[in-house]
Amino acid sequence: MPLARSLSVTSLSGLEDGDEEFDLEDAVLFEIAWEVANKVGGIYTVIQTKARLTSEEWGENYFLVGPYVESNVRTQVELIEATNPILKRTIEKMNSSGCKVYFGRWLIEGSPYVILIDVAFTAWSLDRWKSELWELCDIGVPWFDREANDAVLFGFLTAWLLGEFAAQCEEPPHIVAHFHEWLAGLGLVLCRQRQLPIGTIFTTHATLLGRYLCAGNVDFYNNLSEFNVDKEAGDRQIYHRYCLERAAAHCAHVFTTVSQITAIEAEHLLKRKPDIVTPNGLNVKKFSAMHEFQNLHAQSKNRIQEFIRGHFYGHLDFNLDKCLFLFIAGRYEFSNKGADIFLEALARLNYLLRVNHSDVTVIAFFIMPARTNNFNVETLKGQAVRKQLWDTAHTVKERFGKKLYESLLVGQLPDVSKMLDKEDFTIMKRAIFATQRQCQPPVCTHNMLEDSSDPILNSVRRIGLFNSSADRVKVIIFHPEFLSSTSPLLPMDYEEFVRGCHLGVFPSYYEPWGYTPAECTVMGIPSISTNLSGFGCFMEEHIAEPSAYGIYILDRRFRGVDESCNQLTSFLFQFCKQSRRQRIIQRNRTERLSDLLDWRYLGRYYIAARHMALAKAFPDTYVYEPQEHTSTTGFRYPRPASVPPSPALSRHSSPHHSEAEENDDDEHYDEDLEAEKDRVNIRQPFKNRSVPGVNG
Ligand code: G6P
Ligand code: 1S3
Repeated sequence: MPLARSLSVTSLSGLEDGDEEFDLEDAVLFEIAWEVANKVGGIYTVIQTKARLTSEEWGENYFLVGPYVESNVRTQVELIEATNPILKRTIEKMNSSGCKVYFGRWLIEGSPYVILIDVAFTAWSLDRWKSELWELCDIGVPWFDREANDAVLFGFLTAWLLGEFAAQCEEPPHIVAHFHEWLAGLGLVLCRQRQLPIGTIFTTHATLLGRYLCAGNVDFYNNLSEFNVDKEAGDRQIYHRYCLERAAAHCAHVFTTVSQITAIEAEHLLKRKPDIVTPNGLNVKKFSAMHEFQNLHAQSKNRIQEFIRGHFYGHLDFNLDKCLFLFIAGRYEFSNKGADIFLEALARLNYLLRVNHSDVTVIAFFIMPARTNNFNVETLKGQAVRKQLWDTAHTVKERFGKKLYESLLVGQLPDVSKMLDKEDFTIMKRAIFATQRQCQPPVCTHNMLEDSSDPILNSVRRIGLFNSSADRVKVIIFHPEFLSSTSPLLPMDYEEFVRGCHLGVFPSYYEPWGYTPAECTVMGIPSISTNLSGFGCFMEEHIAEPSAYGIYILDRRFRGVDESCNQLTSFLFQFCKQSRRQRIIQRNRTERLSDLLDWRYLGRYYIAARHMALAKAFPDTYVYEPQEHTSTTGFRYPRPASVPPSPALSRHSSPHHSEAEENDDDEHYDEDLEAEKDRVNIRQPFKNRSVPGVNG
């Protein structure tokens, strides 16, 4: 009997030091997802950011498998010949049998190998494969469901690829295949049905039924155990998709999901308890200068302010320096993503700021993609006017400078009253004339195709936040999700935009993980999430007082909508009451949590899942030794030591704060940082710790 290799999870805590005690040399990892080199949503971020760490672990034996999409390949992939001889033979064999399979390197950090399959090229097999699927497990896929048809093609092709690869190996291979989400799940089902020598993992990033039920205004979490899942799926015409998803979850050697809350959901809706929770991480960028992220905030904020100057031309009756930028971003699922209660809370915040005579102005951005037909004229005009005013100021400055220079050349101090002549005034008057505006600044930057039924616009109409000068809360809706540095309006990419904002607001009702607040955190931007989101629950579990670190977690679990909305309003109002100095301190604290979200730490859950799969599929070769139950409560960030979180209380322990200090904060925040660093060795919190959350 071969010597069993120990895959003790306990050993993973030392992974960073490179002291793995197991050998993966002859094992091969395939990771299969529809979003490999194909950005659709959050799964792309998972795979793309995790690639570096996984490549480091598996080296030449790591292959990502996704669909071939020409436009993506042109910009993201370098096509090459397969270097691995077995894989090369596999691809050649498939291509000579009527498939189109490409091999290349994905041009992202870690440069992982990708195998891209052109599913459309094999569409001629669709009917045959659908009947095979029906014969095999009674799942009938209707002709009109294009996504499900793609799932069938992709599933049969990936199973073909993996089967062929296994057949080409001379020695019995040790293959792990990790499938993400229902769109890739059929490949897993087929691998098991064909009894391929493969350890399989299925990760669901959201359940199909959960997403649909929540979007339909159902009291989801209080009725999880009550749903008649077959009926609910049938009623929503997703029964075939649901069956594919459930089959994959049940066939997998290891079933995982992205958070504890989705694990409970999966147990009820898919009827299998996940073996391990694999939370989503990010690649955390460390700057050599500790406060570089604060400087980046200031730079990006300046650029957002420029946009605001244009957008509000003729109505710039508020102090931009006292303006706070809030934003929500994500898939346009109005109530699932909490855009509904965010709008309601903005209306209540507007009232509070007005009655308290606050000099703060809040600008809320909504970045959620909807169907539009381009920017609207008024928005474009705003930026053109701003540019024109800028050019005018420069022209006058040039003329002024020339006169000044000439005066100095003849040894005279200039006569200031003559420095601006009639022509200068004409130029300036003309420019000011252009800024006159009859209408309010628009609440939407685009022409919406479904303007009259759009849920955000309809809510704005109902709550009446139309950017009027009396309102302290202004609303701007940016519909194209992916901000672009080439946009004529706000030339910034998403990361730069987030850095420039003050607070991300993500009051989701359905959010298995939630990358948006996680991204805010690693950039040092505070955020609001909920105790119904994977991220919110994870942070609640790991931080003694999340709000002190700029992680506000809204209770949407045990409160009604109105109560949650009041709590959200109170978070927003408290945030508006902070001084600049308090915001700077809070950003420092937020950024310090980024290690918690780094793949360097969170990647170990994926490692554990793979080891579990290897041990289940090849029990003679691998042994998986689960730790005795280690709960996620192993480590908690303590309450910050220095300044108390409440703005009112913080005045006592902070240096006295005056208006003058508003602009002189940079010298102060180091103190706070140093004080806290001494108390908590934040940068090394996970060393020598065991893997929490394994086995539930
Ligand atoms: C960063 C910069 C400071 C700037 C501050 C503004 O910390 O380093 O120079 O004063 O951001 O903060 P605020 O929250 O007002 O945007
Ligand atoms: C899903 O994408 P979504 O925005 O539809 O997967 C993401 C990655 O795991 C997750 O962060 C998100 O909560 C899910 O909802």
